[in-house]
Amino acid sequence: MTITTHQTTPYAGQKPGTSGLRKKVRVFAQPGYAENFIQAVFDVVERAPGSTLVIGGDGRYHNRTVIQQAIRMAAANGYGQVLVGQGGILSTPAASNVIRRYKASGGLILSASHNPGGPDEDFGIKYNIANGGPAPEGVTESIYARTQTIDRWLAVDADDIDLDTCGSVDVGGCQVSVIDPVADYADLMETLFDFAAIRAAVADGLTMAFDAMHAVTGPYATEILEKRLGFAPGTVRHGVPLEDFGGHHPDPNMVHAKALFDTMFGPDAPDFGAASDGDGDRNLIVGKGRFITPSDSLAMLAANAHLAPGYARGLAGIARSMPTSAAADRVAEALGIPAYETPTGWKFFGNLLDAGMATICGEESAGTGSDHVREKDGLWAVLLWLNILAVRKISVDELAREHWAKYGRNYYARHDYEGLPTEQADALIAALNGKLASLPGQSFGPLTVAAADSFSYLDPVDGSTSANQGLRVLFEGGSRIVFRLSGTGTEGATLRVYLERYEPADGYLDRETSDMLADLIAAADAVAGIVAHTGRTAPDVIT
Ligand code: VG1
Ligand code: CO
Repeated sequence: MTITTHQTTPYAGQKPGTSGLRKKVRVFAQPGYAENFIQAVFDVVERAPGSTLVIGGDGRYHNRTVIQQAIRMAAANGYGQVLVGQGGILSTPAASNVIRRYKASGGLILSASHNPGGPDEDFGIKYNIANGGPAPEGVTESIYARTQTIDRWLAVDADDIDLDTCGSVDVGGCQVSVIDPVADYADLMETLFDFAAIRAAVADGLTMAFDAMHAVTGPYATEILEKRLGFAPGTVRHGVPLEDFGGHHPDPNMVHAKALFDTMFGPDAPDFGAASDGDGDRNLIVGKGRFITPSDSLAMLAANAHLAPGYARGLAGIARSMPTSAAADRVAEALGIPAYETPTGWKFFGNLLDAGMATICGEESAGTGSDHVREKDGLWAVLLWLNILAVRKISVDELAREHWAKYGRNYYARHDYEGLPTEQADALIAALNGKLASLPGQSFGPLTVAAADSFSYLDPVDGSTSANQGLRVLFEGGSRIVFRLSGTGTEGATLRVYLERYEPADGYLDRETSDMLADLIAAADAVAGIVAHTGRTAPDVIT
């Protein structure tokens, strides 16, 4: 088969953000745009000749086009085998599992996760390394550097393959196998959780609603929840993946999963509600009349994980991203295990997991996972919750109240200001950065600043440092505000303001979060000048 060398010139701005390269579809659809990036990956990543590459995506618009091209390019670049999910579909955690299980040298995950999809919306490409996790910063920096000098990309001359039928075909000397995207993942889940106990609870009347948001998790949730665990047909809602997610944002939060919230706070609520995002790595947990923040979910899962067979041996440590609330730290302390605080983005957990230093990890953005793969995993969190509820035979609300009565409660919210002009957002951060040193001792309403800094992470495993990972304003008494700019958007800037207040076990444990955070919300504007810099008087999204 002929390998064709296509001449090209660099595109500016092919810099991976928090989670891969994300741009509008029309940007990705420019001639050679995706090809340049994929070739840059192939040029720099570690791989032996004849290695295996995994390719999967969240089913969004433009997925199939890029997959077909990536297959031709992988063949021309010396890969011996390509594993691709049927229909081009692999959830992000399932792709991580396939990479690990089949000892691939890495994988391309085609997703923009929670961002909307369609011809005028977003697309993304992320490279994962041989451990199944997102490429660490050193690798993404080399990929970016390569995109800036790239002058050719390689592809074999071959037709598109049939992505919808499982089986193997030869493409230019490379074996391309279309695999069942669900089976290996569902089998892995059966090794971690007590399916028999969950099935018994379902037979006993446990009910749930799962909103797949017309994204990648639908087939996984249908197989696992309805077929293997026996939840009633219809438990999985919006279960068919659509290229535009039915016109919605596949972001499982109170705004975009509102229908699920309405169900869970309505008169006929099932016992348990959950949702996942575009690529299946996030989770939303909501009990009957009780929302569980992702930070609390991490803490509650860690405190009860030993009830699931896969974690009966206990946890080595718990890791959370810096903006995630400290609720999990209290559990780690009680368990006598280390707690780690990393920058935002799953790529920072990989080393801790590989080194066996952490077993469970989580982010406030609805990402939770463990050492079973190297990505956050939406259905994993749902199944661990179900396992715990089945064994404990209590409701989500009871479990939450019991947890707070023991550890205290970290009231928590994130306020997002979306679509800001980049200059405005940069100016706000620069101004705040400039005055951090003068903040300690200053008071904002009843709150007095104890410390303020720009978060920098020293990776305890490889010794690398990642600076400028968010501005922290810590108040006396344990409350704090974190400011950072999103690294996953495709238009303008998004300012994220993370608010946290700790209430001890003998304090107010069941108040409205917005009331409990009112002083912090006022302080956030006073300290950072949000209204003055942006003209915005309220956030676009509160999670
Ligand atoms: C956001 C979240 C972060 C998460 C990332 C990828 O990043 O805050 O916690 O890891 O999305 O999640 P940012 O830079 O926009 O704050 V996913 O599910 O979109 O791959
Ligand atoms: Co995601």
